[in-house]
Amino acid sequence: MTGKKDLLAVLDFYLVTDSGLSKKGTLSDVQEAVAAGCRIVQYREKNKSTKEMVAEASQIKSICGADAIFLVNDRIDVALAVDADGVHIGQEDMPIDIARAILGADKIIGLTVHNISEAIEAERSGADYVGLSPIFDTATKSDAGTGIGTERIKDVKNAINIPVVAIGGINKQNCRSVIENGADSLVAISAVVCSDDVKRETQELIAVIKSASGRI
Ligand code: TZP
Ligand code: MG
Repeated sequence: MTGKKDLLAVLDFYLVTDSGLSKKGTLSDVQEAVAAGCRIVQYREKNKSTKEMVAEASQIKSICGADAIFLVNDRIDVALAVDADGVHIGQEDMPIDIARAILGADKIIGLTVHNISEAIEAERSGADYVGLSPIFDTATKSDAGTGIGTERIKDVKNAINIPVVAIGGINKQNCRSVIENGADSLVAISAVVCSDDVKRETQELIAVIKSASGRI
């Protein structure tokens, strides 16, 4: 890799796939989101075999091309198999120092955090960005916990020097406040993959995010 780490500084909308919720399928969702201007895609797949995942990940990698960062959720083996740009891992997944040793310095590692202390520890241990979760209550991840609210985003943002990506219960109606409260980027899974027009939904989210962040 890559100069793709540089893209982390200019993120707006961040697509996370969900084949269980998707109306048109993961590949279609990725295609439409990237066509709409999305510059980071996380392949999050909980229901397929490793073989199926490797095949699908390889297709997603080609859709992302040079324009969008391509990360794999949890599965460092799948990320390595297709030479993805990196991984997104949670507090209960592979410890980040071991993930870094396996993946090398150039790959991107994102870590889910829930509070300031986890965020500070994530930066200290070499995460390239944090996913702050969940901002609002969400039915998409059953064990996500209760929404922490937008005020907490500022506290986390002020405590660290790596990008903060907000996730959990975010949609077109509430995304402005998420960015105005300090998130660099945000994920909206159900709001996007359950919509009839993923491309239009992504474009509209990107427009609000850019306007809210002054990056218009
Ligand atoms: N991690 C924390 S909350 C969440 C994940 C994967 C689900 C977010 O989905 P939605 O539909 O945007 O609330
Ligand atoms: Mg995980």
